[in-house]
This record gives sequence, C-alpha cells and structure tokens, in this order.
Amino acid sequence: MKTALFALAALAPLASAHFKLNYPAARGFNEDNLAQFPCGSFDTPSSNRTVWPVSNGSIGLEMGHIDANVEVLIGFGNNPGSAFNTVLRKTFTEQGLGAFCMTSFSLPEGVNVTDGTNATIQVLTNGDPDGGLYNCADITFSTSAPDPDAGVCTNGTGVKTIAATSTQQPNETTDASTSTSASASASGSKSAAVSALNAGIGGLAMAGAAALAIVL
Ligand SMILES: [Cu+2]
Repeated sequence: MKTALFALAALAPLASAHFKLNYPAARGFNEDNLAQFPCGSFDTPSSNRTVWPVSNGSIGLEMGHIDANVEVLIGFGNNPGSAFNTVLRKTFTEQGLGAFCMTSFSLPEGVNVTDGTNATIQVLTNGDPDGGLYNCADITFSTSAPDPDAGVCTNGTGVKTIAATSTQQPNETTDASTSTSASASASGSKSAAVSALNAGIGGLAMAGAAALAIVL
C-alpha cells in the first residue's frame, strides 16, 4: 500500500504541471482552474501591472508538458474582459520542459499604443488532452520599460520551438503527447488513457517494490 501511494505521488506532477506565466507577472495562478477562459479563473485585472516595452518585449513561461501548442493574444484597455482579439504570436509548437522565453514581441501593423496604455496579455496553450489552458498578465506599455531581470526569461535545456502542424488556436488542438493513444477512436480514447495510466501506476509500484527490496 505504501508503495502504491508513493507511485501516485510520483505521477502527480506529470499529470498536473500545465504551464505557468512568470513574466510579465501573471494575475495569479491556480493550477486546477487553468482551463477557465479567459484567464484561468482570474477575472479581475491586477493592481500591480508590469511595465512592458512597446517593441521587442519578452514573455517568460514555465512549461509542464513535454509538448505544447502556444498562442499569445492581447486585449487593450484597463479591463479587456474576454476581448483578447489581437494576436501577438500565432500558434506554434513548443517542446521541452521548464523555462521557456519568448522574445521579440511587437504589435501588429496598424496597432499603435502610447506610453501608459494599459493592456492584458493572454497566453493560451492546449489542455491535456483537449480544451485550452489560460494565463493572463496585466501590463502598462512604455517605450522606456526595463529589460526583465537576469534569469527571469530563460530557456531550459532542450526547450525548442517548431512550426505548429495546425493553424487552429491551441484550445482547438489536441495535446500532441497524448494524441497517439487517443487517436484510435473517439469513444475509446478515455478508457485507453485510463488503462495506460493504470499500467503506469502498476509499473511504478512494481519498480517501487523492487527498489524497496534492494534497499532492505
Ligand atoms: Cu497539464
């Protein structure tokens, strides 16, 4: 029993890691509610806005899926509500776990802001296995915004980006890391995933028991 509990605890971080928006500072973070549109359950703008550059901005994330489709949107004004209608970065695929720094953000042609304009950045990734995951950060544009502190926007080992295989928004795509087991049939995908999970737990419990046997 002890080994089974241990195995579950070991699996938990993998199942619930999702992703985190570290820079500019997110409104808040509640891992369990990240699927709630538009801002992962944080509906009220933060009183503590990050001063963010008008051009060449960067966004720092912490990735918890081995593979994710990512899109960045923005809504203008003090409280855009759910009107994240401007695309800052079209859907692409990120691979690898840990720190991930997106750079070189600039506003699309025809969108002009002045120093002091407030806006909210929405980072959207695909869920596990479907739906979207959302994190938002409230910013104030400034042409003299400071660079993020050293270490705030970095890339973990093995983190890379590739072109997305789909032009759809991430919440309309399926987590690539789970799609192989789910693709056989729509009706069978849930039970297939559950049996795969059970197999994983069983395997870990066995491994745990083996390890205990060696230690003892
Ligand atoms: Cu997740």
